[in-house]
Amino acid sequence: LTLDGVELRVLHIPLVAPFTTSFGTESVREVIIVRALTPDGDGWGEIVTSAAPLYSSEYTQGAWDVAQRFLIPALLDAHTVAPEQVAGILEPFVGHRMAKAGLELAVLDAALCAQGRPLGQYLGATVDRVPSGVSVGIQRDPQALVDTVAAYLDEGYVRIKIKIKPGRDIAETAAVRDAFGTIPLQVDANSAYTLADIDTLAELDRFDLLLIEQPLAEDDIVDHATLAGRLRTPICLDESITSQKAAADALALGAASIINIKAGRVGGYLEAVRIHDLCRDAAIPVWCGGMLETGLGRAANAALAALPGFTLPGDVSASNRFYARDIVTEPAELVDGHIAVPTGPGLGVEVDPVALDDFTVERVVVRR
Ligand code: OSB
Ligand code: MG
Repeated sequence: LTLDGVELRVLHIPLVAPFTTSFGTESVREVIIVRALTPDGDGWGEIVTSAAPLYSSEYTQGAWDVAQRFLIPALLDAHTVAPEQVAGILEPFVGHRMAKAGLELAVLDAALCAQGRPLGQYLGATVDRVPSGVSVGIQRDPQALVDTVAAYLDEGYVRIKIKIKPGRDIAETAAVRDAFGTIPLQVDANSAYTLADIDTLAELDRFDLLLIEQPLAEDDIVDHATLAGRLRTPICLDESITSQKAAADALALGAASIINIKAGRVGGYLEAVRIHDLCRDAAIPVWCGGMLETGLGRAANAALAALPGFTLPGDVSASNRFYARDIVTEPAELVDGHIAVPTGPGLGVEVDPVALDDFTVERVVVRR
């Protein structure tokens, strides 16, 4: 593939409702959309950073800078670039995995579109639709949470994940269990606890949760292993799993028995598949996480989640769970509790150029 240039845009897309986690509240999704410009057509990708470095160290303006200053010039310097070469070319630059992932996805989409090949087929998808879970933010009080969850269950979501933080955990989880009985339910703490909270975390054992996601800090691998020895609820890692190596280390230490895979967090969809393969060989269940993706990243997540090791429902929900208007012409829809894996070439979705322009607040083209 010959890369002539890369267009980057910062988008501001309003959310249908504020989304609150242990680290903050967002009402507008600030995200970077990538367009790889090639003689054989464009390819699209998404850099899933947030406006502030609260989930991880990356943030949108940081990704915007590193992509233009270092990553894109390195890709343009390589005369031609295959999708499988992107990670190696960008490897000298430490970190910035979400930025790398978005660039790799744009190159991958361009290459697959040129071959007429769907992303799902390329990654190894074995199903044509994936079961859809929904991530529910922290609400005003337990009753508001129950009302919100009820609406998602009515829509057909097959698994509920609720965000928790210290002081907003036991009562919330109890309220959802009491209201809806034995629904598939899990919680996500986004690193809000320490081992000093072990008694609170152990209280969650009585709710028969599918898992507790990332209770402790990103680098607390040993503490997660200690916690795993004290809880009956399976520990799932999100933030801590930044690469296949990090996944292998966490499993070796007994820090997790389930892994959330997000392509952005691990530097791309190809690294995501490597983590999937590692976990499949180790009989560790994985599921596909989300970063409030637009229709572009959401299509790619559906393709990834269709691999055989994704044995738990992911956070691949319908576009309208977050957005009243998407930037693709056919936003992901919930049908019978599932999201379809796109079948067209590449990402298999088309960008709506008017919507894209309407949400764009910054644009740049980096050329050779
Ligand atoms: O921890 O999984 C997370 C959103 C932003 C940052 C981190 C997380 C999340 C979600 C939402 O839980 C997942 C989604 O539906 O996109
Ligand atoms: Mg998480």
